[in-house]
Amino acid sequence: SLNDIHIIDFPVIEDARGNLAFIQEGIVPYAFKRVYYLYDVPSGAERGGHAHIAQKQILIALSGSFDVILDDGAQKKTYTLNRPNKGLFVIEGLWRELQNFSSGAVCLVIAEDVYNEDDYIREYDDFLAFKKD
Ligand code: T46
Repeated sequence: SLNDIHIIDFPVIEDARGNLAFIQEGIVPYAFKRVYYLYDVPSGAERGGHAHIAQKQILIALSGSFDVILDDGAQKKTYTLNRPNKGLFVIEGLWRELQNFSSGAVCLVIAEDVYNEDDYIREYDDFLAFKKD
């Protein structure tokens, strides 16, 4: 449920030369097989609009900012991501929408498994039916 959603703080090594944050096994609460990223998102564009059946993901605003709206079929919650060392832990079975990308925003995603279209629910009515089962 939405109560399982939380922000993960990645370790940061601060330095006069700049900051270094890292993401590794143990910090992420699942083994991960894929990293992908959204960038050059035009102003006003929306991403997401689907749910995952099994895959967990962590979303990070590596640069800029954007909003993530999560929906468990009963309620919705909006999270604004704008720090490169904070990740939104998104469990499986939630509908997600990404909106309000700032110019230059980069959304990095740490995904549990390789890309598999069979893990997607892309119709909202199908998602609601899935949540009822
Ligand atoms: C999610 C949000 C945050 C691939 O071939 N490989 C990949 O790893 C991914 C993620 C996508 N694709 C293909 C599938 C589609 O033909 O790229 C196309 C665009 O994918 P989609 O419309 O799902 O993109 P977003 O930005 O709406 O959603 C993506 C992820 O798919 C999704 O898991 O949570 O980013």
